[in-house]
Amino acid sequence: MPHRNKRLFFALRPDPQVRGQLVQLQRDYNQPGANVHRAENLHMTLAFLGMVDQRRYETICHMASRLKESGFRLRLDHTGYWRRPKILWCAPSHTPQPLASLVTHLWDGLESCGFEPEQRAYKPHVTLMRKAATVRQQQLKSEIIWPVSHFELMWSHNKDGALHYESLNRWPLVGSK
Ligand code: 3AM
Repeated sequence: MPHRNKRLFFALRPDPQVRGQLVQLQRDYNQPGANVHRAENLHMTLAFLGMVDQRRYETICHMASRLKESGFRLRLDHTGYWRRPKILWCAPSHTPQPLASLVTHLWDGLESCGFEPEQRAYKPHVTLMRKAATVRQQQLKSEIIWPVSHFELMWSHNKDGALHYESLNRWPLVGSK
């Protein structure tokens, strides 16, 4: 990674099959004027870090490489809407214990690296689009089953006027299902 500060976050990224299902969902909710996430940007945020310099980046990677967390399956079964940021999202009704454990242990590690703990309760979701019109919470006709076998450290930046989420590093989860 070049030596300049970067805006980083930990995330889960869907495999091509799950990504395709999420893209289909975006099409189902097609809305003029909404800012639809590009397929390669679809993700589930685990922890948002903000701006990080090179030295801290290395410390964070070391911390992440020491985690021994289990793989799991996410069942994305409903969509919903947050009014203030106008975000349409897709989410699991149930947070698998290994996901809760991964997020908790990531934040434990981040705190030991000097980050301020996240104040808001963790709400797993995949943002489908921003600037969306109001949508009622809705069960999906068919659930999206997402096998999660690794997590990634992402760099959020603008390139040629478009938002890019670029993976800088990834780590496996143990005994992934
Ligand atoms: O995964 P989503 O799309 O919901 O909203 C930002 C995005 O979330 C969130 O981090 C993800 C990758 O950019 N984000 C941006 N700024 C943030 C902040 N200051 C933030 N989350 C918490 N605090």
